[in-house]
Amino acid sequence: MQKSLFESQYDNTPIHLDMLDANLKYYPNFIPPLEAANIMCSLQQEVDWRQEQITLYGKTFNVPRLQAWYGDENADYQYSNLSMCPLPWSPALLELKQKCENTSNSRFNSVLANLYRNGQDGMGRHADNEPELGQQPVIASLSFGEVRNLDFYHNQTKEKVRLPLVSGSLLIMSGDTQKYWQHSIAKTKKVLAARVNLTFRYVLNIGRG
Ligand SMILES: O=C(O)CCC(=O)C(=O)O
Ligand SMILES: [Mn+2]
Repeated sequence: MQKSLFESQYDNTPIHLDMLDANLKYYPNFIPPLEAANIMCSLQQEVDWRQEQITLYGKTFNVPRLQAWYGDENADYQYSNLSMCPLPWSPALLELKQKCENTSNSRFNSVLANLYRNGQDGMGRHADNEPELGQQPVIASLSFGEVRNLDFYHNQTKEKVRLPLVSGSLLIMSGDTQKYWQHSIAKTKKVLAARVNLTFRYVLNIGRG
């Protein structure tokens, strides 16, 4: 049967982003807009958002976003000097995890949820290259709400690539992406509404009991 226009718009064909040393697949229409807007509302209300702090050179700062870490019981994670113990999965997060697993053909045991309240929230340059994520981690990143730019920087060539992540989109980062590239969400003076990002990961249970 022929697909309707609406269906064909949401047929989930990924865009392969052609970047040196990276493996990035972007699904702009992973979740249709109305459903994405509903998910955004419920995540804002239901996630146990926390204000984490970070200590740099003896000074303590609030991280410029709210965060929460959910996952299987043993999936604890060190992140920017923060040690995170996972909260138990909610049904909504489990459903999104399964959807990402089906599309990426990978397994995830945890998710880092980030709430960027406005343009003053962001995330500094980093790679998701902690040892407990393994050599070539597969990371599934779901975005809801305001469009924010994910900026990539190649460690050697210094190339920069800007990827605006729209609501309902899925970005799968795999292969050597974390080894060769860093990424960030820049702060901006523009008045922006809130955005929620969920990065599903598989944390290896290494170096513990
Ligand atoms: O908000 C984003 O799209 C990026 C989040 C991120 O890089 C992270 O959680 O490690
Ligand atoms: Mn990251």
